[in-house]
Amino acid sequence: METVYSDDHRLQDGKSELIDGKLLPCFEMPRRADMILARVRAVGLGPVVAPDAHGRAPIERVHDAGFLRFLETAWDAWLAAHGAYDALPLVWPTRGMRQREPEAIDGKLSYFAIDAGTPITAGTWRAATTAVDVALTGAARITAGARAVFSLCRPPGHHAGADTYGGYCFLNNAAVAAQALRDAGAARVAILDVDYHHGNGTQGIFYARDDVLFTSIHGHPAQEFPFFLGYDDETGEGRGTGYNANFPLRWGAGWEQYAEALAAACARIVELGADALVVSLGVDTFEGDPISHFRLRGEDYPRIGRAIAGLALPTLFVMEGGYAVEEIGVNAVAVLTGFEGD
Ligand code: SP5
Ligand code: ZN
Repeated sequence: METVYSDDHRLQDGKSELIDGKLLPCFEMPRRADMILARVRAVGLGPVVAPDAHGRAPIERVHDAGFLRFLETAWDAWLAAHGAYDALPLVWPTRGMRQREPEAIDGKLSYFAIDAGTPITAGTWRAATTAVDVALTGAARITAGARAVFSLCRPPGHHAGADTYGGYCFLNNAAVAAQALRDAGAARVAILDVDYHHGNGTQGIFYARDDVLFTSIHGHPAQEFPFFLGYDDETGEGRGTGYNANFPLRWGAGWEQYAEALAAACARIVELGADALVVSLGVDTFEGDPISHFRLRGEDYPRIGRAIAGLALPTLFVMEGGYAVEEIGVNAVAVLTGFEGD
């Protein structure tokens, strides 16, 4: 299997995130991708190739133009207002407030962000747009007939919505790739999100559509970030009704519960039918993950890969989360080698 990778991910290197009431060093750090790439090479997964530039048009198929203008200019505006320190929001437009984009950069961050854990830095726009190119290059290989490709995206993407960012995500790599597969001729695309957190951004982008099926297994939103989406009664709307399937699991879930949910998610994909599959691949389901509460072990990751291979679809793996940095490479690549039948 080919891996698409760019060093541009290093340009996203935030100092700190607000978590557990503390400003801690960012869990989403460049070393994550370094560890995954090292493991890809160590096991000889296949060639590592650089992404092609795909420009802005495929991003605009998924994200609002006003949101993209904000993201592209946010760092310069923040720098002018406050100096060279990571940009984080402080206020949110909750119930009873106006949903209107302010002029001040502080207000804009508050308008577009879903959390205070996702710093915008000098290199954020470049890193995020290159991550989209990494995903789009993988999608183009799938369109050209590849059985499977690994897009080693960083920063991740599945929490980013059409006009929102957060959860360490700025642009939704998997959603842009899924849309590109559709635009290149796939009649229906399925997305299987196995990251520990619910892919609220991806779900929102495709919620009213029947041409992109979204399925996700994740920490229950009553207990876990992003808290406000991911329940099992979210089944889609309008013509998308029936094309969204959530499998929330409670804290402490291990392989037994996970395997059951994975089988159900795969059954849904088979039932509705798809020409291509995009996997939002997070390995923060690992028992050793520092911010998560599932109990998957190393030996479970090839099992996930084998279950996905059973769908027998052209498959684009898009890297999402995973914060047990020492094990992230072994676990992520184990899904891929499991998929290939070891
Ligand atoms: C792509 C991805 O995996 N984003 C995850 C974003 C998670 N943000 C922090 C969630 C905080 C949950 N509580 C942490 C408890 C640690 N003691
Ligand atoms: Zn996650």
